[in-house]
Amino acid sequence: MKNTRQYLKDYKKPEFNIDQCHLYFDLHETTTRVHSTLYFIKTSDAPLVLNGEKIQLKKILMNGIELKPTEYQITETDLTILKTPDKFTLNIDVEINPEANKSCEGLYLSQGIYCTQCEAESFRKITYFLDRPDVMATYTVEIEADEKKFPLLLSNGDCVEKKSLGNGRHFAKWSDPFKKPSYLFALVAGDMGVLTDHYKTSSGKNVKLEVFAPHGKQDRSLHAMKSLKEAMKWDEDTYGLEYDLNQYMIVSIDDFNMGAMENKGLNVFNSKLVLADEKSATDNDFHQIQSVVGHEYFHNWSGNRVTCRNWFELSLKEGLTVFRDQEFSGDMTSRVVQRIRDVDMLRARQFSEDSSPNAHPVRPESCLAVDNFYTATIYEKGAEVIRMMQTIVGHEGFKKGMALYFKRHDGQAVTIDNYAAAISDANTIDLTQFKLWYSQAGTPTVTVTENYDAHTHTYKLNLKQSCPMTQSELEIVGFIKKPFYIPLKFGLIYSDGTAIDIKNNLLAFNQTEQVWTFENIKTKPILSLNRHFSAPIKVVHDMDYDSILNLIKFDSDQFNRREYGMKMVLDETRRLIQCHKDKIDLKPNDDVISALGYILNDTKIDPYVKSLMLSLPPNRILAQEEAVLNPQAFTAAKGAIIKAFTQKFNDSVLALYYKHHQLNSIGDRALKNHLLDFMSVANTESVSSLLKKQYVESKNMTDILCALDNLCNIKSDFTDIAIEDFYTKWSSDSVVFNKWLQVMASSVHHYDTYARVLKCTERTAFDKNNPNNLYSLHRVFSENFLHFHATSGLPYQWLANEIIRVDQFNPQVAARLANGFSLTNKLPLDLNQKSKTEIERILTAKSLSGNTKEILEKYIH
Ligand code: HT7
Ligand code: ZN
Repeated sequence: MKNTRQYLKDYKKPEFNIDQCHLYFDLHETTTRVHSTLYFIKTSDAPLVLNGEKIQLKKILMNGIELKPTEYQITETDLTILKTPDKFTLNIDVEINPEANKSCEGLYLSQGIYCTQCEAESFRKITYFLDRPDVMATYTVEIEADEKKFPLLLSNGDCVEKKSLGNGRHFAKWSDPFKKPSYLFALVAGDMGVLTDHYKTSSGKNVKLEVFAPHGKQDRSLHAMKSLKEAMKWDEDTYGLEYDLNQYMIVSIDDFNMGAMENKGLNVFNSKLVLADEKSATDNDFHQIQSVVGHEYFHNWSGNRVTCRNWFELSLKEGLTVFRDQEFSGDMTSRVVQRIRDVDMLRARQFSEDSSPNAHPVRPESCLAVDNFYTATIYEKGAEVIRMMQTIVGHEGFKKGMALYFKRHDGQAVTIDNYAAAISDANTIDLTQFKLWYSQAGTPTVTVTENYDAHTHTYKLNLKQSCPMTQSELEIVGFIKKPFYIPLKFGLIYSDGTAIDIKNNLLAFNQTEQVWTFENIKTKPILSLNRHFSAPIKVVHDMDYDSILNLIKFDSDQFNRREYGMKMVLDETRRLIQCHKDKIDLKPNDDVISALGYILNDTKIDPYVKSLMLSLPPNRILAQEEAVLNPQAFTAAKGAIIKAFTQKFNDSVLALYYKHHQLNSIGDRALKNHLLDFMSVANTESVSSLLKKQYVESKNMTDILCALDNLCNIKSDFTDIAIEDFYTKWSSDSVVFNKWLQVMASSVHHYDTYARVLKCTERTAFDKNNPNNLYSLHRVFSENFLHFHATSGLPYQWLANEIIRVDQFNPQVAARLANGFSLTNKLPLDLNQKSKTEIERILTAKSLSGNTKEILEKYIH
């Protein structure tokens, strides 16, 4: 890994292209040989510089003649050949050690299965190559391995040959007819069970579908398979996009740094995103699997057939594909629930990023480690930017733009500008100002002022936008921030709930300040702004309680009914946080509690939506507005609201709990378990026995996990029994064991969660090198504000030690754990010093990776 900064502005076309790539893998655990035959075409006079890291060159031939060591140079990161003809072939022979590779990048072994992960720049850890997305080649892959240990030999494309080699080894050949960049290469070899199915495309092609999972767990892949078929159909129906190969494979792997990977025809998935049945997976898991299976499938067009020119353009494929998976999930489940959950996630993760030293634009200008690009800004905000384009040009216009994009750029590596040009050309619309969303970071704030003239029946709406420069923008000489083009869906209603008929419900807000005038408005209207969250902004709007309540009751936009409810609760939580800081009694406003009661008892609201309408702001959202973090105040403020609500509506809460426990659909479970959370925080009289009963009697993981989670947050004799019972039942199941770790790490009301976390690392089931275990324990604990930011500072020391340890073998995971220090600049002085001391200690660790360095340096300056 080079520790030098790269810049978007320095992009240069490749000096050589690779037309064809033939690979031969002779698989052995510690000494795998990779033979490549690469066909090059020269496009300039520059020397050939191939990327290659942590591989041992055995032989290199040009046009069949072995090169002498004087004819090339090798460094830790590349191989340079000074003189080359215009067209030539290279045969390269390298050796790698998959068993020693614990980074989950390149070729590695996970539980006895050979597996690859090449995005972003890890193909170079398999062989020497032009490892950049704008070098696209066709691949054939030959694999040989031990026949017994590795009966499955898989790669991209279609299997064209399979045979035994007679010496205990066997062989398979794969051919992928589509040109692809090296990051989409994949190889899997192992002994796994398979679930097989078929899908007939709209043009009549029969595609074989296979999901590979550990033997005996094939049934747990049924939901992933179903989701795959739904995704294939959805993309045909929505965008007319069909699958192109004869085979589509998904492989479930336990050691994986991210969620999943869209390798052409051979997706590799983190096992938690494949394996699910009612007993072992929650409703959330099922939902996530559907969404990620869809996401990786949709990449086949948005990412694989049309890919990115370079990694600064990552959002071209990721933002667009997240948008596509969000729409898919919305269509498969409930559009309003999907939108609420997506926006909650955006606010918690991406808005936090935007308000942190790690704020960056959707198309970043520079980076140290490409792996650090896989952020909420690139993914989730990128998706919002695509959504805004759809809002501006309309659904049909957007589909026309998508069709033009794929027609123009099929088989190419392109840019965000190319994408925007397709949308703009298909709709004859100028998107120049709109594209500032890609180059300017930060979350804009829109401030609302209104004026109603009862004599002229005129309503004036005044909007101002602002977005302060982020840390990195301040460092760019001459950078001037310009107003964004913000598409705002809105509505006006009268106080009796009647909607006011307005010709155009979309405001094109593209100046620093703008005024809109509406005539013939009979009485003072109530504004419902940013309906369906049409733009990723913060709205500041001083509203009276009655107006908010009217929106909660009557807004035709279901998303905004919840949004205004949240606004009311958020404002109240903030007021109570201030009371806590000022050492004033925390007395929740009775109007707010009554409004929550109104929602609780409204029988017309869908139970899932109701559970979301009754939710309280997560700490990550509260922290954004705080100069100095005070987790005790957050917990106390939310606790006060929940207690007041649960006390006042005790009977309804309990009755609804029982009612929805009986009904038992996904929505019923969401609401029932949400009420159980409330009763646990309020520590109601019956909650301890309710939790015990639910834990013991429930047959589904959703209910069991919710009960366990809450048992870890109250005082009950049953808590330790349940913890041990769950561990005994599930510790040998890697996917479920992670859930147990998460519960242990997130416990808020336990007196010493930190000690409990340390104990978890001593359990036999805990694998201190497994990414999922580290995310579930370490990462989740660092988000447990109350306990991670303990005054002792000991958790900081522990996390720092762990980051240093993990960075030695898996820099990607270490860098993600380093985000635990992201709130350093908001900590009170004493903790701020302690956190900085630990960051500095990590930064001086021997041979620290560029990944971890880049993240931590931002948090210390
Ligand atoms: N495109 C995939 C990204 C990914 C990845 C990146 C870096 C290191 C490991 C990785 N595993 C997967 C996932 C996706 O967005 O679909
Ligand atoms: Zn993706």
